[in-house]
Amino acid sequence: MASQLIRSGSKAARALLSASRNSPLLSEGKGVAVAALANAGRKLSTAASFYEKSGGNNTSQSKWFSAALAIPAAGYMLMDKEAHAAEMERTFIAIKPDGVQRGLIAEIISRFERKGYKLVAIKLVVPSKEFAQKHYHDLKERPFFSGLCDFLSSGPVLAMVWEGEGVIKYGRKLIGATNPQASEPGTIRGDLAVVVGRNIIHGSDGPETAKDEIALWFKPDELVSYTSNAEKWIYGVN
Ligand code: DAT
Ligand code: MG
Repeated sequence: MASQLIRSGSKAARALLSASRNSPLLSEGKGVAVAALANAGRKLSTAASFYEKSGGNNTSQSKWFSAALAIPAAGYMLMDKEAHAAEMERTFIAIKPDGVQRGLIAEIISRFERKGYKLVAIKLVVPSKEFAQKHYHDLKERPFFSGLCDFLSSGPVLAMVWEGEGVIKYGRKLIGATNPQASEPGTIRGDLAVVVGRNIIHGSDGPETAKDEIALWFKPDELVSYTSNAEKWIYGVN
């Protein structure tokens, strides 16, 4: 009985969470799931305290109440884990024409993949110069702007979105300093590039840029939300 109740509690939590994840209003959906589970918890605690006050001591009934009280607990645990996955941040990463031409796609993707980040969008495109100017709009006053945009639009670029906890900031760490002469060994630019004009990879530099760049390079339906089987081994709190 107890395990059955817990199982159905978890199932309900899972259903709520997957519904919330599929909702375009992700945070609102999650809020609904939280509220529903919190409500279930409140109702059950009230029932339990009524039972205690009424002096009930029937063993099978006691078991029923402990099992019932475990439902929201199980739900909360599950919800915490799943909501965690649903809240992950995303960053825009692009392998520039030099990285693509040098055959470094697999090498670069493997570094993000091995770290534990999740690929949620990918495509190979040759951007126009106008598109490159949009992408690098914040650098339009710099003397190298035109050359940079010519370069970005000179061949195929592998555009990607990677997802994971802290992926924006840590993605930049994996990439290394802008100028490969200053990038640490072990970073992508440190290991695989020599000069700033051919530093093979782009990564969003903050949450706002990530949001804008993902929207510039991808349509919403090109982003794939899914649960990776590895997630339960990559995330966890002891
Ligand atoms: P990052 O790509 O590390 O975010 P950024 O946004 O300052 O660096 O510049 C975008 C790109 O412009 C960079 O990857 C390479 C090029 N770039 C930057 N500084 C440059 C410079 N001084 N001379 C030539 N190209 C430069
Ligand atoms: Mg930048």
